[in-house]
Amino acid sequence: MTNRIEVVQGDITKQQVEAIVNAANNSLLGGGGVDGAIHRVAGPELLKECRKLKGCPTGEAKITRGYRLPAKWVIQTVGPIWRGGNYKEDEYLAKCYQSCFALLEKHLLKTVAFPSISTGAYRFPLERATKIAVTETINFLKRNNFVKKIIFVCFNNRVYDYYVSELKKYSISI
Ligand code: AR6
Repeated sequence: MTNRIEVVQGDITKQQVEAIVNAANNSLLGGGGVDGAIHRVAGPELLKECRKLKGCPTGEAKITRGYRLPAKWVIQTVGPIWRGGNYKEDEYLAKCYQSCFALLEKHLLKTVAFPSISTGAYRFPLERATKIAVTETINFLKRNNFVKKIIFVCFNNRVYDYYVSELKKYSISI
């Protein structure tokens, strides 16, 4: 388990993995934050493919090619907008991770990088989101032996520190 989870500080668009996850919005037509960065690097072909997908409901995920990214695939998922915690935000965020894992299994992908979904523009509290990301990932890895590497890509120190301390609770040291 331990050696299948990695935490790095950096830019997800630079990750050398088979698939990177995008924290997109329901339109899948691009935006700011990590979504903007992914579209900028992938190039206009990504937007063209996304247009054909006709959006994506919150908590679900759709896969596209990575075009000019080092990653061959982009898993587009849509996290919940934080509205105080009583609108099933936790459930929807957990579902994002589950939907991404289902696509890894379906496409036999062994390496993936995740951003901290919903914790930027969508304002999901970082500590709470990190717990969900880590719990879902560990539950998945317990039942899946095929996936070799799941990387949490943290854009800054603060995000990085939350992931490291959450993983410590499972005796996983980075
Ligand atoms: N690599 C890794 N992480 C990044 C990068 C990057 N290049 N850029 C930002 N982050 P956000 P959300 C971090 O706002 O909260 C978009 O406009 C960022 O610091 O990108 O799910 C979409 O189109 C934060 O920790 O996604 C939607 O409308 C995390 O990624 C909306 O924002 C998520 O922040 C989605 O909001």
